[in-house]
Amino acid sequence: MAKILVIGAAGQLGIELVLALQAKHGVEAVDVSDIRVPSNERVMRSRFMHLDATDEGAVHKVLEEGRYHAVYHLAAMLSATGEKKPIAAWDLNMQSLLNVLEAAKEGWVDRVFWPSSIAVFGPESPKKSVAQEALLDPTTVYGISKQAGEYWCRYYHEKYGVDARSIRYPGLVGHRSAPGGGTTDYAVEIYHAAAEGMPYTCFLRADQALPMMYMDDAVRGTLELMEAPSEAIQVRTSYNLGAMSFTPGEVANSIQQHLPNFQVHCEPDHRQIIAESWPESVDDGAARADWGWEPKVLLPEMTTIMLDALGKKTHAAVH
Ligand code: AKB
Repeated sequence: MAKILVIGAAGQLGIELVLALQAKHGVEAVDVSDIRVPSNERVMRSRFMHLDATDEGAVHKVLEEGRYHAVYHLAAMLSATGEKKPIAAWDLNMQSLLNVLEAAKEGWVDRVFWPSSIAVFGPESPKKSVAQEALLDPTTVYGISKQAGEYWCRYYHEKYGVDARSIRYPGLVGHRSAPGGGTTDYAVEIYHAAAEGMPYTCFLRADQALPMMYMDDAVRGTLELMEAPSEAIQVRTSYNLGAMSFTPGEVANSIQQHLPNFQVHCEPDHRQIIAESWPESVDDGAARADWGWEPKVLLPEMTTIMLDALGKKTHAAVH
């Protein structure tokens, strides 16, 4: 059986990816690891290994023994937390990636997935429909680590033939897991507040547009990229991936179509500066052309799905 490992399985994307991989390949085919135990019981049906991804010896032991077909390496510190702990963010984001790439170079892993982000763009990059090859200008430590990581992935591919693949994710919005430490986290928190019948105080300006994606689209896109034949992957840094672009005001409006009394108030904090440095939307033509990327869910449908799923959870918790 071709085995898969998810490193960073307790995070927002980790939980969702594990659930999708389990559904597709079976619980036995997926191993999961993190420095903390994932809170999701269904994730824990797979074999769990406690793993500090910065520990080279520990990572190499797991990968040499596991001989995985694919490793999804998601462990990272995100943009907002990274600004509070810049050196720790750099150490985690870079060392862990190098540990996995070195293991792949040894031939212990066939395929590596590593997430990049819209955070590789910055004030000097274009703002709208940012091209795949546009100027990268990261201003956060997180963004700098993603830019460097993209070039490390390409370097290992070109020098050693490592099959590393990557996506520049926008903000991800899903109901099965919580984000932590990101600038786009508001777009998940706002739905939780609405479903609980609470007002929401947003840490970004009401008119701050950012690229966003519904989680199921992001997970499907990730699996499609990983299943594509190697020759199709022309971009060995990281693919732009687009779906929608919206502001906090627009999400609030979309929620108010369902819950007219929902209230949002904006008190921008340090995360506003980060958001302002990022693009509003990206051009994902390369992902569409190379491996058939196509987003399916846009804001109105996402709002219906999110409120429905979170409303059921709130209802179940109260009764
Ligand atoms: C963050 O906000 O830091 C992340 C990202 C866009 O990469 N969600």
